Amino acid sequence: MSTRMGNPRAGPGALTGALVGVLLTAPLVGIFYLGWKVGGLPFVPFDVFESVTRRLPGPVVTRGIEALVAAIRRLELGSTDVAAKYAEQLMAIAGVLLAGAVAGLVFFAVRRGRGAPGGRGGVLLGAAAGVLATLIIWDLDGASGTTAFAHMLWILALWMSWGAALDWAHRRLEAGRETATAGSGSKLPGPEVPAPDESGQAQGWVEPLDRRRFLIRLGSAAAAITVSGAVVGMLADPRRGRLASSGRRWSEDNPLPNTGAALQPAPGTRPEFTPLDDHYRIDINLLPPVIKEEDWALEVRGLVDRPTRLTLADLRDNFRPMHQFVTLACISNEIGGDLISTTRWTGVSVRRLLPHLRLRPEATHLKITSADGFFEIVSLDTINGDERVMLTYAWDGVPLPTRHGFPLRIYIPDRYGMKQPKWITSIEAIDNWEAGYWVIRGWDREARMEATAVIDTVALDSTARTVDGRTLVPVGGIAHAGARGISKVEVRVDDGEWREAQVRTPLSGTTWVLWRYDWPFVEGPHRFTVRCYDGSGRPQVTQPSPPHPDGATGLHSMRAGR
Ligand SMILES: Nc1nc2c(c(=O)[nH]1)N[C@H]1C(S)=C(S)[C@@H](COP(=O)(O)O)O[C@H]1N2
Ligand SMILES: [Mo]
Repeated sequence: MSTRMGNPRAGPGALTGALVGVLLTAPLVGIFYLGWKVGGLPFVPFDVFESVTRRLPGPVVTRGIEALVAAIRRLELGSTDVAAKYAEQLMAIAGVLLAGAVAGLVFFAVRRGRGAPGGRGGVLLGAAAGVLATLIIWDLDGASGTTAFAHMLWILALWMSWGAALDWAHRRLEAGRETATAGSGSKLPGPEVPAPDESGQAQGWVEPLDRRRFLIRLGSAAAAITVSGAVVGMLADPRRGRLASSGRRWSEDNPLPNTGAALQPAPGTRPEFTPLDDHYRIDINLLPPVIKEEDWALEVRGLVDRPTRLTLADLRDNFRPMHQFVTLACISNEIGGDLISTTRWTGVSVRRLLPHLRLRPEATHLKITSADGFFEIVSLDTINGDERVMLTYAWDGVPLPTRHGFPLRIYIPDRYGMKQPKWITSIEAIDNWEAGYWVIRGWDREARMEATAVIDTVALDSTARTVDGRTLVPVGGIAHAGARGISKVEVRVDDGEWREAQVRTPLSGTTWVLWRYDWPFVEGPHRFTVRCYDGSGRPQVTQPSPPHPDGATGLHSMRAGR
């Protein structure tokens, strides 16, 4: 790109166009943000991102998530779920900025090729972008009628203003050049555009700094608008700082059911009961759907005698609440990963609810659909065979937090989270099995939880006990096998023998167990490895395999010593 022909007729180059594109798109994002926070209008970057990722082929999404999770773990960016959400949000905004840059680049290049100044091409381009954005997010927005129309107008108006600004910026830059080259000869169409010169000098500006000054001014204005939009939007956010699920938590007032358990966890073992705010969160949304109880009812339809709607009060008041301690894990959790948590779930056993739904005899499955478009299919056999399958409305004694599925989610024992929709809006009785959201995208249709054991701590610094003159260092962690329980945990140090660890009485048969092994201390660096057996005595799969397609397997180990 060294051929600087400096064609004086060529006008501002494509790279300038890319820069202008970014400078105009940033404030656009800022204003969309403001409109979203203040007026509940669509935030185009997130909506487009979600819409696009949901339409991508399964393997692409899977590989993308794997790469993201791996990168977060390698870079030690903190908890995987939180870092992943931020990364996705960043990608969504970066994507729009990139699109703005490309649009500016193409626009300036085309303008330059044509050599014709002026025009309203930018407004048209903006209108096209607005229409495209509206179409992409159409089914996601969930708005209808006048609201949908207002949303569309907002998106169109903003994008068209963006386009008008693009026209204006181009005209302004073009005018600078015109003054500079006035009377310098014939108009050349110049389709072979030379590499644009960012200094502006080679393009015959009388005052080489003029273009730069314009771009700096544009940049400052862009920054001012973007930052104001972001700051005002953040301050105005009515949801800011408000906990969706307030109220006194069950765990604040009640002892855990295994309080009397003989075995004390090794110091440094994770909490057996995950604080509600620390429960991992995974779903397909950049922002969780916000549902108001008064706007919501569970729709029951399909192969039923009469379609009905159940309110949250119906579910809460007409059925005996059922409480279960549950360890939930994401199928994307790697061995030793943090996408696993435990809390107390409260709801209605689906088996007990079933007679009230008046299903037709042909019905064999329930299709459960969520506010975010997520869905899964549960067989009636599963429901009738296990009263623990539960429509859940509370966690730790308070209504489900927004990000965990308010107002209603389902619990299906022994399955990974991908089988268990949050934010349920409807239950449809059907007469055949169907693939659910992640099954369509290439994940296992059963998604049964694998047995896994993890070392949380080798508590070298704790006050160790001494037995027969030997120091014992507590080693501890969790073991989990869905709803199958854990019968045995064993620990190996370096290449030594497998030694049986002690297992603490769990919170319930559907939670992880804490284990502890008091290791006779030997100086030097060591490698600790753990393995477990499920409730029926079946050893965990020790062969390492990645999360996709049916959950990670393999042994967890940790290096420690002094
Ligand atoms: N509606 C809806 N439900 C969903 C999901 C989703 O994306 N949308 N993700 C599932 C997955 S993959 C997991 S691991 C669990 C996580 O639940 P949590 O975020 O409350 O821990 O929710 C499940 N239910
Ligand atoms: Mo998941």
